[in-house]
Order: sequence, then C-alpha cells, then structure tokens
Amino acid sequence: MTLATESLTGAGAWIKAMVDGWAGYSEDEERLTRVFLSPQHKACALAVMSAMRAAGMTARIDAIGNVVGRYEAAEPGARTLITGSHIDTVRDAGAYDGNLGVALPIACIAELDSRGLRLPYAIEVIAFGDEEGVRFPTTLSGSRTIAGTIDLEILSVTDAEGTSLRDALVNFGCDPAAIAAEARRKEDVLAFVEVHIEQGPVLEAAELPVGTVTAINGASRFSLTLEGMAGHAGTVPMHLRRDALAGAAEMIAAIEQRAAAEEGLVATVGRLAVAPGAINVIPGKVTFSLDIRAPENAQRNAAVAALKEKLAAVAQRRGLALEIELLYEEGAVACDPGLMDQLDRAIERQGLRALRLPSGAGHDAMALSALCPIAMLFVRCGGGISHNPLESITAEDAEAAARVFLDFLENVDPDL
Ligand code: HGY
Ligand code: MN
Ligand code: MN
Repeated sequence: MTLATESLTGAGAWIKAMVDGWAGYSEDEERLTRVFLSPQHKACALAVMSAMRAAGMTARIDAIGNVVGRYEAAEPGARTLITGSHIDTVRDAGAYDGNLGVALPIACIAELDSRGLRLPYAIEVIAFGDEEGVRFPTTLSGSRTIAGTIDLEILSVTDAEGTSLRDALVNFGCDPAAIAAEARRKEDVLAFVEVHIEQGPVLEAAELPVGTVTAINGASRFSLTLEGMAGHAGTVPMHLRRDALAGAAEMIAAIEQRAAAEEGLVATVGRLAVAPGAINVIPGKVTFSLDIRAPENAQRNAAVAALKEKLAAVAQRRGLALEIELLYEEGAVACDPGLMDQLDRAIERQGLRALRLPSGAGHDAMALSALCPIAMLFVRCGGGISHNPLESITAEDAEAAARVFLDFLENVDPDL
C-alpha cells in the first residue's frame, strides 16, 4: 500500500495496515506476544527499519536494540525533535499499544519526504524495545539509554530462562559496551513527543479522536515472596498451618481494599506463582507481583508504606516470612506546558476540540523527561480497552491523529 502524498489522505488505513502487519511478529501463533530482544522483536525491528527508510529516513538498530530513524533538518547542526514509542508488547497484547506511536510518525515523515520538505529541526523516530518489562525484571531500558539515565548494572539481570540482559543483547547483535554512547546530549534535543493510544475511556466518552496529555502517573512495581510450610492437605489442622497461599489471598484482598478506598490510586496483582502447586499439599511458598500507581508521588509513596506495614502484620500473624523486592519505580512526570499548548493549537487547526487528560499508563516519555521537555498525543481506542487482544483503533482516528501530529511537527517553535 503506498501512502497518498497529499495531506495524508489514506494515511489512517496505511498506518493501521502497518501496525497490523507488525502484529504478525509474535512468539505465539494464536496471540500477540513480542518481548524484548526476542527473535520476534528482531524481525519486527527490521520491518520498522525498512519502513523508516522507505519514508526517507536513515535507520539503524542501536546498542540497546532500539530502532532509530532520522530525518535530517533543512540546515545541518539543528536540534532534534524525538518521537516514537515501544514495539515490545505485553502477553496476549493488543496491536496498537506502543506500535501506533512508531507507525504514525513514519507516515507523517513519508508525507514530508514526498513533498521534499525539511523542517528547521531534525526528527528522530525511535522504536523502543523494552517498555513493557515482560522478559526482564527491568523496563524502559531503551528510553533510559537515550536519556542517558540507564544503570548498566541491569545488564546482569536474567530472564526466566536465566539468560542475562547482556547475553540477550549480544545474541540480538548489539554491543553492550556501546550503550553509554547512545545517550543524547540535552543541548541537541528540542523535545520528546509521543503518540500513543489512550488505553482508557475518556476520549471515547468525549467523542474525540485525540487528546493532549497533561501528566503521566508514577508507578512502583514489586515482587513479593511469602514462605510458610508445605504440608499434607489431609493431616494438618487449620490452626497449625502456615499456608502461604491463604496468606497471599488475605494480602491481595487488603491491597485491593486500600486502593479502592482512595481516588486516583490503583494497585494490581498481575502475576502469582504457588509452590509446590499440588492439589493435596498446603502451599509452602508464593510469589506475587504488585503494580501500584497514582498521579502524585507522595500519594503513591504513602500507599506503599501503609501496605508494607499491613502485609507485614498479616505475615507475622500467620507465621509467614515476607520478602518485598522493588523491581522498578518511575515518578509521576508532568508534560511541558508549551508543548501542550502547541499540541492543542494543532488539534484546533485540524478542526477538533482540544481536550486535556492525564495518563494512568506509563510510557517511554517518563524516561525521556530526564533529557528534555515531553508531551504526548493520545488517540482514542475502542472501549478504552488495552493490554487485551480486543484493543482497537479506527483508520479515521489514525488519520485524524496523523494530520494533527504532522500539523504539530510543521509548526513547532524550533527555539522552544
Ligand atoms: O504498565 C504500563 O503502564 C505500560 O503499559 N508499560
Ligand atoms: Mn502497555
Ligand atoms: Mn504503551
């Protein structure tokens, strides 16, 4: 499918087709799962790279596995506006989370290139490889590398098979020793502006295709391990048990209760493992995850502290050993007011009502906020559904968002 050159007519269908094509790169025939540095990530990265080149960009895979497309400015030495999003997915994912924010800017640059138009600044489109943090107990390594904030200690973390991040990078064809050099200099970067599906119901309720993001909620992720005593399901009286799963169940109910009691606070237990996992054995060990978020860091930190106290009391009463390991923490970040205004103006120039909304989901933009001013353009998704194969967008909304984003790109103040 070739992109119509004038004013992005047909771009929505082109963008959707590109993202739907990338959805074929999955470790599983039946559902979309593409984890960091997997063979499917490599295949998708190569497809992204060729799409970037076809749109008139130079493109390469960097030392941390990001795909970096670059569209030079009208004048050499100009600063760079970075856009992009992630191409890794959760398990049994929807196709548009992250990926839309790579395909849509590629369509916009293809349009600029078809007109032979260069802007007063360069544009980089980056397809980050590790935003979901599914394979390794870390995340945002791609965007943190660009921001220069990556902690190279993470090269030693291992996945469920025991493969270290370092070895996975080498197998992917990357050179871990070159990661530090990928960091961008603050003085070279104008801004980072990410296009992403909303993953929530606000735009659909407002009957709008796009919206301007005000801030991104902070998040803390933990792994909790409970050790009790495995035993015979038939012989151990209830009052003598140290049942790790019953303890976890009480803790998970307490977590849900605490979050439900406070506006804006959300807490999720998404993963749980029980050992030894036999029907007639009292569970001796349970490991479960905790993802907790709020718009304000103080609110999230207070909830974490309160829950740690509560869970310790439950463990103590039940004679369970409790270990809580912090896996990841990223503070809430505010979007740049000037960039938000410029996104609003572009939305209005495209004949749409400008609406502002917060992001409950985390994004690579959080990491890039350490490097430069950030902003996000949200795109309506069907039913606000995400992290679910039912995730959807319409070609019309993708086209409206592309028009807004291209309008924004052509009118950004280069002296920002
Ligand atoms: O968890 C998040 O908010 C993002 O999808 N990684
Ligand atoms: Mn996601
Ligand atoms: Mn995402």
